[in-house]
Amino acid sequence: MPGHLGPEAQRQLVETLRTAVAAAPLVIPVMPRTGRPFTVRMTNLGPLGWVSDRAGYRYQPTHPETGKPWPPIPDPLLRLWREVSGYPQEPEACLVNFYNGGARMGLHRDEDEEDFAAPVLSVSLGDTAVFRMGGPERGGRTETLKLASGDVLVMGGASRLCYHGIDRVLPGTSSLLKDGGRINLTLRRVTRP
Ligand code: MD6
Ligand code: FE
Repeated sequence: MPGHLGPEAQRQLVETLRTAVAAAPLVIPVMPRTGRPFTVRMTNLGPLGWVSDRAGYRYQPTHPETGKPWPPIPDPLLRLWREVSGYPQEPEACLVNFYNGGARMGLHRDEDEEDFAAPVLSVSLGDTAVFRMGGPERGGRTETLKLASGDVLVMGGASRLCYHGIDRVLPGTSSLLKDGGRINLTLRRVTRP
């Protein structure tokens, strides 16, 4: 849904995220086993948060460094979920990804959740990203799509388990974030109700 969030809604979301990130600082996750660092920095909002470390990928109720519960998912995002997810229960996790200049995200599937009946809903803020979308098998045909500030993407139904990633972020394409870069929020239902 291109431009689903207008400029004022985007600015308010960024303000809310500043407060949340002060309480739950961004961390540089590492890949399971290898310990290779991600180029993206992450934090979470909500009762559960997605983390990656040497032990693996998982959802957990607390921040890995502060030990505190993740901050709540802000109301505008809960309203967005109710409006577009088509899923009767609330989201439990909002993963916050922050990309600076050279950050990217390799092709992956979001499959650490119990209930694939719920979509994953993504909100893009800041600089435009080149999003790569494939099919359900690794190594299949892919295509790219630009995700600009305010765009909302719903991956549900047949697309829920498709491979996807971020090739790169295009510097200077948005003035929303003072120092540039991109924030991506993904809202997820984790447990089966
Ligand atoms: C990103 N997004 O846009 C990375 N996952 O920075 C994702 O990995 C993603 O956009 C599941 C559903 C939608 C997404
Ligand atoms: Fe994903």
